[in-house]
Amino acid sequence: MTLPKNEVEHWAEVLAEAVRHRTEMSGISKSLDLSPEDAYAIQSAGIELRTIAGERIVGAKAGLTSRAKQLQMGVDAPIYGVLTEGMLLAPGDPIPIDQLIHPRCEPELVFLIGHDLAGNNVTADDVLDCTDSVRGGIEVIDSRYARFEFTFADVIADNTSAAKYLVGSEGVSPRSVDLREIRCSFSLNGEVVGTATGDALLGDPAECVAALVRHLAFGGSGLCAGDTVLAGGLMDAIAIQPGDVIRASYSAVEDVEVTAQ
Ligand code: OOG
Ligand code: MG
Repeated sequence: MTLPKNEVEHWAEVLAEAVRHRTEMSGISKSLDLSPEDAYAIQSAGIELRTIAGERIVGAKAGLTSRAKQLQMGVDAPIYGVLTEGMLLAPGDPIPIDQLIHPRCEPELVFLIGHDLAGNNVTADDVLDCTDSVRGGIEVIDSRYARFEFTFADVIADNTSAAKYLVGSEGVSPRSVDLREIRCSFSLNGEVVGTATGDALLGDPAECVAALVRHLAFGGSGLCAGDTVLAGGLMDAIAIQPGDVIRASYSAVEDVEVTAQ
């Protein structure tokens, strides 16, 4: 089914309202039979609302690229979303809990893209060629759906729960280490809540970015030099409260720490 344009715009507005008013909503799929294609159309309409409001697109994200995240969310295929300028937290910035509904944090590997990359046969190797630096990061996700309950299409429409993200300031050149072997230890208030290695991401974090580029090719776009790309949560996301200190420690790349306020 293809959703008419006015319905696409309607759902994009409903999701934008949920963000603005910090209100949870029920899954769109509960009201209609939403296809992934329609869901990506709603996501794009939502991003258009943000750009009309003056926000700049700064990159893209892959989600549900680790088995841990797929099991946690009950969805078993990767999804793709858009990062805008307003989502970036600078080093030292707290997570503004009072602007969010029910935020969770997850550790991520971040690719800083140095050269444009597009096409439906892009490989992990191409991604390494076009990446300037790989960094550690933390993503703050905040589903607009009650209790983070959604279908594959619902979460796509909701721009894959994107809310905020942070990027470590020191990274590595992508071929100087084996990205699959980067170890990550994730802690909340000094207590380790999970560990994983890069290969938790579809076997290879660069493959997650390649799959994202192949997805973008369907819509006739790609990654641009200067883009930031999140490769997907390495492990289960954790719910956060004001005062929490969240830290992702990585081998090979700089650790990232943030406080929730
Ligand atoms: C969906 C967002 C998934 C990731 O890294 O897997 C995501 C969610 O868990 O709400 O960002
Ligand atoms: Mg994520």
